[in-house]
Amino acid sequence: MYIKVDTRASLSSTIMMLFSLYCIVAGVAALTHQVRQSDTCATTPAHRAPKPNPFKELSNDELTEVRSWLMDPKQSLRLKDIDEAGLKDNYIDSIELWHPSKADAVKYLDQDGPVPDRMAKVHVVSGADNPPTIKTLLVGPLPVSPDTKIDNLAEKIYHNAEIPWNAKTSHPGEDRERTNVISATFGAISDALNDLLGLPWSLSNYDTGLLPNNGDGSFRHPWVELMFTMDNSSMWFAYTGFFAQFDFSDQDTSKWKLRKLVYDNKKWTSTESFMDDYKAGKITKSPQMSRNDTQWALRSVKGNTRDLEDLPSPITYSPSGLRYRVDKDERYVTWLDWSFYLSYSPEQGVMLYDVKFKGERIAYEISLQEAISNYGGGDPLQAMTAYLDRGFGMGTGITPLVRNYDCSHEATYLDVNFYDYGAGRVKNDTICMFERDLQKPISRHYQSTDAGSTRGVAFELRSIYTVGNYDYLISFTLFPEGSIEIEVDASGYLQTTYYNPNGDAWDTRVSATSSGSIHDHVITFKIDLDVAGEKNSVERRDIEVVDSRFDWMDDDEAPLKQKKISSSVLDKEKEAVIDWDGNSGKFWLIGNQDAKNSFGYPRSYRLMPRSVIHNIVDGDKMDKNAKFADHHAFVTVNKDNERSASSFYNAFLPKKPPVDFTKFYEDDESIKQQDLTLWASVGFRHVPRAEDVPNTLFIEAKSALMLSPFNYADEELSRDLRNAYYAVADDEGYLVTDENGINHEGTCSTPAFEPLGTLPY
Ligand SMILES: [Cu+2]
Repeated sequence: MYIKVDTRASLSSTIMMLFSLYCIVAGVAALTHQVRQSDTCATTPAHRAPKPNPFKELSNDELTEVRSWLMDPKQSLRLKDIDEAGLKDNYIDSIELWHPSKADAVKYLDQDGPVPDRMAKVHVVSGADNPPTIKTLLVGPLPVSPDTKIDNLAEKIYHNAEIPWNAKTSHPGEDRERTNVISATFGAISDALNDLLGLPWSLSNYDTGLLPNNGDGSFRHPWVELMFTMDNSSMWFAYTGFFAQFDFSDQDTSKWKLRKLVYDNKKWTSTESFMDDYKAGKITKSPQMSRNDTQWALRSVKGNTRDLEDLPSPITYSPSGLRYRVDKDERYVTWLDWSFYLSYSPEQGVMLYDVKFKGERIAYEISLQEAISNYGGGDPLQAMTAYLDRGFGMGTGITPLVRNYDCSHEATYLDVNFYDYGAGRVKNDTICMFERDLQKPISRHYQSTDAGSTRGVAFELRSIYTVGNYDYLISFTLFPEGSIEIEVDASGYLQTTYYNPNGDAWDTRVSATSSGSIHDHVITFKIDLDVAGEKNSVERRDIEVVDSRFDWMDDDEAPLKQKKISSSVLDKEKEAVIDWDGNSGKFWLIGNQDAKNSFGYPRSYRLMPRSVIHNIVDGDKMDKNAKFADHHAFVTVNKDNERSASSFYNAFLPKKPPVDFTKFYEDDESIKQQDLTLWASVGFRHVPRAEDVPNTLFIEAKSALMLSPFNYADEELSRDLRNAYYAVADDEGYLVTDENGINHEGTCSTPAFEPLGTLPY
């Protein structure tokens, strides 16, 4: 993730060159990308959403219209084009949909209320203000009309509404200035770099991605570790162990300066003192990565073919056509009595709205809030790394999904579009969805009198976000009995650093010159559950071992040791700060206490985590900006001004974030029979190992949360599925099966597997 600053902000010209290269490749790819198969069996049946999607992201036309309207001098924002803006200018940093309030959306969806207004959230960096600042504006309604106006959204949704200018991401005007300072610094010690690292300083020899370090926004002191410029993914191992910290705080670039150089665990506060020590022979040279032999670091086939592995691997396909429907225009999906609308945010990625099962809303919204990774290490890069990926454009990091490999063979793909440096940009094939075979029954029983088994299937909606080095696969999976699962898996490259011989307390050596450091991934979701209605409560079940005595026991019998359940409905928000019990001694339900099933239990969903961690370290680098990750889950009263646990600028203001999540529950409101939001994290503690090279594995680095019906109904909810057999013994004792009239032979051939050719980027 280290370099991802540059993907958005192009901090160094060398990295820009790298990305220019990608763009050239992408251009060729667009011409030669294979046409997708037209097999009708892999096409979803035609379908219309019941209503136009009020959550659909802003179209490129809408983005252009908002930009033009804001740039008009009549709005008095004095905006310059981002490419031309200097440090003392104002420019638009981002534009995206501001989703309608839940109240408006529900009125529209459920009660024939009016179509909610289309609104835009806009970040404007105002370098021309005194003091310079960053504004979060609400612009609308759209399309532009005499009613369109600009409101201060920051005051409504942030706890610290004044966002300091130092929290901004970079832009071309700043990149140019910064490159000058970085070049002057390393240029002054070029001879020493040539001797110590093997190459003299130049923008083509070294990459200099920045690690932000802003505290409360009163300063801007990023760290740099020099990396050799590589022409492929081996760049993620090309760290040199040579660090610098700069002061880029002031709008006046003549005040920008070097704060520190660090090499071989020593520090210097000027290039002169560094050169003095170098010339005096006081600096020990460390061996560097071979830049010629990098195959070990790259994805490619290596080794002999395993027995029968020259044959294609198994696939899932639907023998008589797809069993889900997609309205691609309105981004509305149905599958086996489930339905939902899709949305996409360049900050937060794919979002689900109005998730219904058998006609009843289970969740109003399910969306990513933030993805943190918090490192520990012995050098400035690893010790100072604490990312909040939303600020690095997690949503815009969504990458094209590679057919036949990243999703099921017959998956349906959707595109996303977002505002990118002054214009709308489309990324194709970035959301996939498919029904998949679980390869095991949902349920089953077999005995001599009767038997049965129901085929296991699930519907998965998937995207992969590549944030610099890492690839996060995020799946929302629906099951036919009413469960929803949110899973995050990680692959891609480790953030490594230069190998430190004394670094075993933090690091694992993974190559001749690099090591990976311990870090936590915690990925937080908003799950606005509406189980059996909008008013819900949280119920905790505690399981303890007790000594029991009963009247049917003899007097001389010892008390019976056994488990016992107690139940409590939680009263206030602070009680619903949840850490899962490692041995399932406690579990939590969210449901409607006023809506009971036939046996008198509140209709509920159970929260079922699978291998989850939470953040355990806060301090200067990650503090008030990631409090949503300090526990496994929280339940708070749903509020329109508490829409998101984080914000774009939380990443760059650890000490004074725009959104301070503790404020969501600090007022300790009643959570009994209220409209509630569950903020739940998944994640894993990543101790790197040799097998993380070249890439971390999705199948191992994974975590999930499942939400399942718990007394929600009177019986389990897959009994209406026909893809099941039921058997009853006849007079002679043979189990005679009934397969419910399903023709498993099917009418479609297996999906075509066309060569991929070149890939889009
Ligand atoms: Cu990791």
